[in-house]
Amino acid sequence: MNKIYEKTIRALFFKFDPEKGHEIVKKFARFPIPTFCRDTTELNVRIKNYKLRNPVGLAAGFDKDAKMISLLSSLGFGYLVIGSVLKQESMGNPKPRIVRYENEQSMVNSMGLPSVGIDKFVKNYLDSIIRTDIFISIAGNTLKEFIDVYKIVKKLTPFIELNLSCPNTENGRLFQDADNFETLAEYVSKLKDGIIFVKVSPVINRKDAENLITIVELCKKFNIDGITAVNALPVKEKSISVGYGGLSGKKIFNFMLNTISLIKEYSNDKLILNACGGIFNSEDAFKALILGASTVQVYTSLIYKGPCITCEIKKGINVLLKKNGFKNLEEVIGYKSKLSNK
Ligand code: RRO
Repeated sequence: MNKIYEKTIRALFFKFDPEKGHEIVKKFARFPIPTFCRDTTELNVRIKNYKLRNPVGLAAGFDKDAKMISLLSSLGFGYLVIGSVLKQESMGNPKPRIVRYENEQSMVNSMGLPSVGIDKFVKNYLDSIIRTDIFISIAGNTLKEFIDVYKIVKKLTPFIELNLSCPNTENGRLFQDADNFETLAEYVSKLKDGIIFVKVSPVINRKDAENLITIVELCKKFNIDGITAVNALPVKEKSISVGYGGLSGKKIFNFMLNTISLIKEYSNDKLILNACGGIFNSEDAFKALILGASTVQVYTSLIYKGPCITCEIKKGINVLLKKNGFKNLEEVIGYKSKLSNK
């Protein structure tokens, strides 16, 4: 099925500027389609008091303005991360702001947090046909913006992801700084309903690792439930208008695995992990799950491999469960650290 997608729809879309392809999909995405991709109970995932139907989520950024929920809901995802949404409308960076590295199944974006703003986002959300669980990703230039948006979105869904790690705006990583994060986490924890994740950058050096370990400690202290690792990796890229962007896809897969391992090591099993970055197939997903991720998120692989990727990953995980003698997904999550503790 992927081959058909690659030879037809992808071949056509890849002739356009990357953002144009996305705009075309958006036009057709206001309606659901029949879902052919069924879930099995073995793939259910527990997130505190909630249950997701399967562990394959769509990462933030694909549907920033909540305009495509109806279609995306039909593709078999266990959940969709919608956003990131800002309080105010924002245009983002000038175009061109996406470049594909086709040979490496990767890409760089420098969207710059374009957003319709929270009021239009809520309207779009409420107009959608929702058939799977929704996480909402929020961002803010200031503490007040973050908090104001949190107060609104927590009424829409129990699952909120705080985006601390946008590589493409001046303030995108402000709250990943440990002192700023402490203030944000303390405020949010007082208002908290439901589940909160924070999304972090990939760890590339010792300083990043030390900062992330502090974030992990603060999450535990302020009752933040989990971490999504990782956002796109900040890189320089001349063909993008602003000269820099966030790298995603296969080229960041190992950074993702290392970051997941580091968080797992310091979380004392108190945090729920979502693995995001370069997951293209069920083997990739399984590696992240065994290290301790409860769910996996895809985005770049959806563009390269098409909408069947969700079903393929789910079917492949089911095969790997049986092959390796696991009864269900819950037995797989963090299996590697369970082994080393024996
Ligand atoms: O909009 C973006 O430029 C963007 C965001 Br908010 C993010 O979190 N990650 C990314 O790669 N791009």
